[in-house]
Amino acid sequence: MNENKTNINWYPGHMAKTKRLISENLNLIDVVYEVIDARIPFSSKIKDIDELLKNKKRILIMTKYDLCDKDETNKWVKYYESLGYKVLCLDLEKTTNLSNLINLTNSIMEEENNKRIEKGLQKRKTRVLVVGIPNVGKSTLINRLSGKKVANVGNAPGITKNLSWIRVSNDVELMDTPGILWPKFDSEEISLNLASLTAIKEEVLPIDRVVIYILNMLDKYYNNILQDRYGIEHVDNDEIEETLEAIGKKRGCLVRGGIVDYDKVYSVVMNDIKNGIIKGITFDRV
Ligand SMILES: Nc1nc2c(ncn2[C@@H]2O[C@H](COP(=O)(O)OP(=O)(O)OP(=O)(O)O)[C@@H](O)[C@H]2O)c(=O)[nH]1
Ligand SMILES: [Mg+2]
Repeated sequence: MNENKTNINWYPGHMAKTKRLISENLNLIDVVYEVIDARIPFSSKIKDIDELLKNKKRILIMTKYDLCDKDETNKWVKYYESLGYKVLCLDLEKTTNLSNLINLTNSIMEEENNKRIEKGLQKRKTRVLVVGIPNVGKSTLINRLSGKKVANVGNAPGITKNLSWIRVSNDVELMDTPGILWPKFDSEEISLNLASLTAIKEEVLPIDRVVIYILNMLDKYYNNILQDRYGIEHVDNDEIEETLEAIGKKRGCLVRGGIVDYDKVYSVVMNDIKNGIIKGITFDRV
């Protein structure tokens, strides 16, 4: 896939501004929840995040655990743990009990709070920054922690527009932030992974290339999904029209005269991913 580069890029001004505002507010932060997508545990990790967060204490949260390939994602968990990260995997669609996250956060704060208690001071309110790529579930996580809808969420990147403090309990305040990416993706694979798993605005994507990439990834790692969902055995990149025709026929993407409408095929595949109908997939390999 080296020829025909996609040059996917999405780094609008508000992302740079978000980073600047995070930097400016960093001294108020006790703990950072760095949120990544369990289906792309490498590609969804913001590349210049260490520069941004300095040495703030962090918990790495993998959302969408219900949609990932657990065998592969669990290898990533071990990998990040071996680098010293505290890692939690969450299915935010189902999970309402986040006591493991709360306990971990409290344990990070314990040392500081013990010092305060020794000095006769009150425990400090914990202030948490929630940061990650667009559409990864940052605001959903905040809603789960607070037990009610306090932050806007939506099935598209770019829902949260501003930084805002949200009090989720007497002891904890969270800062919700708009999703951020970085100015230049290091590889074609990273940009296609981010595009495939809906971290990049669809309007700026070469949708045909992204869908063909998704089909190739399914062919490589999850061939059964190709068969069950699209009725094809393999993706033939030399005769890609035939593959798209077959999917179109199977999924009813036809226009008058029984001709397959490729645009419809592209949106069927994108929507299958976006709506979590295709699950059990992880695109990054350790
Ligand atoms: N299946 C599944 N869906 C999730 C999970 N977490 C979040 N979502 C969905 O992902 C979509 C994005 O969630 P948001 O919370 O708005 O994401 P965000 O990171 O705040 O996005 P921006 O504000 O755009 O940066 C929503 O449709 C959520 O329902 C999860 O663990 N599993
Ligand atoms: Mg949000």
